[in-house]
Amino acid sequence: MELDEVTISRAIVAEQSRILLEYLDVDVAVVGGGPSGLTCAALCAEKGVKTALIERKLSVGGGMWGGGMMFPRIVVQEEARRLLDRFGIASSEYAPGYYLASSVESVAKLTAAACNAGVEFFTLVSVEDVVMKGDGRVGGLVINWTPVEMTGMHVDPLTLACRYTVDATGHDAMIAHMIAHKGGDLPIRGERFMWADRAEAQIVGHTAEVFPGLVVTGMAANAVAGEYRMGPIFGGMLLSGEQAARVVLDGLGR
Ligand code: 48F
Repeated sequence: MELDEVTISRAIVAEQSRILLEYLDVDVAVVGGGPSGLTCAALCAEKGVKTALIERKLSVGGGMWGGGMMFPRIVVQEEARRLLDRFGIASSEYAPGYYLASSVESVAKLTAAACNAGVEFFTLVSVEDVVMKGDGRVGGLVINWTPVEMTGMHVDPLTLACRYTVDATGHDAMIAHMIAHKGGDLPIRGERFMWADRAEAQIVGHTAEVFPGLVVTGMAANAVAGEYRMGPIFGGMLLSGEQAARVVLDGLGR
């Protein structure tokens, strides 16, 4: 068989256009593909919820690839070890209650779990605004290609509808800030200093629907709540992603 370049191009454009059309209306849109977003998306989709994960960069994984200061290892505490096991991420106990895992394996296996569960990924897409109508609820997201955002070209965005949005954008809590910036009643207290024990203990409690239709998870949850940061211990990210999925599933009555 002689390979035809145009057939290859047609296959890609036809399939991704079909998927984009289908996912312009979803149950949950997770913004950000770091550890909390990947966990949340995987657990929502596992329950049959139509889930899109929108990631600004070329690849998912967020701040997990780099482990601690580019040493590609992460630490997970006892409370979250069951999630490493659940996703098939190998770990070893370094000291009582401190488990070590490869950051690369962690990203790969969380991503694989999300793929297996049926999450659709929209990489190189940035969320630049939200849809909010008279009901005062976040009802959709305004999206554009990241290269458009990066180059500052004047290209209008497109819009997708979602019943829930999950802000998993990390330290910047981008979606929460967009709402606050335009006058939404969403106080953002801002992230505090490094204090791993406290930050990890509090993060699940901060993972909540902080504005109608908007759930915050991961570092975005701590940033909105005025909570501390924790550095390269990732148990809280996984537990927060799990909690965000719980909040969304409850809200959807699943
Ligand atoms: O920062 P990130 O990994 O978020 P996280 O799940 O995890 C935090 C940890 O990595 C680490 C830590 C743990 O101890 O403190 O920092 O809270 O991933 C956030 C993702 O969101 C994407 C961004 O590219 C990154 O991959 N993102 C940010 N803004 C947007 C976005 C946006 N406007 N649209 C789409 N994606």
